[in-house]
Amino acid sequence: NIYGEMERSYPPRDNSCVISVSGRRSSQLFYPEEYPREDPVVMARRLGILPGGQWKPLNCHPLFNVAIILPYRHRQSQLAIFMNYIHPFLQSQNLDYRIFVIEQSPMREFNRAKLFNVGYAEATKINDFHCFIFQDIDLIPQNPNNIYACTKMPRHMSSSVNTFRYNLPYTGLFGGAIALTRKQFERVNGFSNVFYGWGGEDDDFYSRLQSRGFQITRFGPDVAQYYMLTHKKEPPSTTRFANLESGARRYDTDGLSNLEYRVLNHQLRPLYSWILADV
Ligand code: BGN
Repeated sequence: NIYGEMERSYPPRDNSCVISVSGRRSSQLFYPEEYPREDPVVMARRLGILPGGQWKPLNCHPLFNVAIILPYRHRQSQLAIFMNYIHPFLQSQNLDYRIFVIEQSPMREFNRAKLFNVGYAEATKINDFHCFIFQDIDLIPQNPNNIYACTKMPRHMSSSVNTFRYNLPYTGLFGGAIALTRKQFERVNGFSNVFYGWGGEDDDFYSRLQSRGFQITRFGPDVAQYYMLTHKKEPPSTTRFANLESGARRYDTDGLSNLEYRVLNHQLRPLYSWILADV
């Protein structure tokens, strides 16, 4: 039972929300292409989403308080599909949540890991979030039982992706979509900041977790199913091997502890908080 592994954000009380995805069976999958599209402003109004992409259930006390951090650049149509899909998905899980899109300014190569650190830092200024989901916007969770909240141990959420034929390519894969409590994230000093370009930053993060003695959790492959939106593949970075190799020497000095960036712009958009950062 996956629910026994969940780490609640709030103590139990009268009228706590139940973890249930009402009326939907776990075998029922959702394909983004089949999902009706709606104008963001209309959707926000219809679903009661507050400016900046914030929502919580009003008829029960939520169990989980979650910040969803999405690094972003140049993927406008994917962003629209993701937002259109994810809000009803998250609402069906009765979460208290807010979505952050952290866009990297054009100056340098994409740094997914550092954008996660920036998202954590900016989210923490707004609210005392208990749980963080760090994920790519091209990944669409297909099973509503894949709860967007934290577990007792750091969780790899996207272990079953269509582009890998719903198989886990290697045991140490910790990319795609992950869930960590604030405490777990802070314990490993967040992500490394040095991984510019594609690849390796998630492997480094997995090593960080291992070095601190964390076991990681995964839900079953049926629950952890994701559909990846198609896009052109990034060429892998040439520095990723060297950065990985020297990673262990930097766990304490490279991460949240030395995070430096500039916020160039920020807006409360109807379906998410948008932050443009120079990293
Ligand atoms: C790995 C990448 C990960 C990526 C997965 C899945 C590296 C480091 C050198 C071995 N790791 O190969 O970052 O998430 O593939 O695409 O490139």
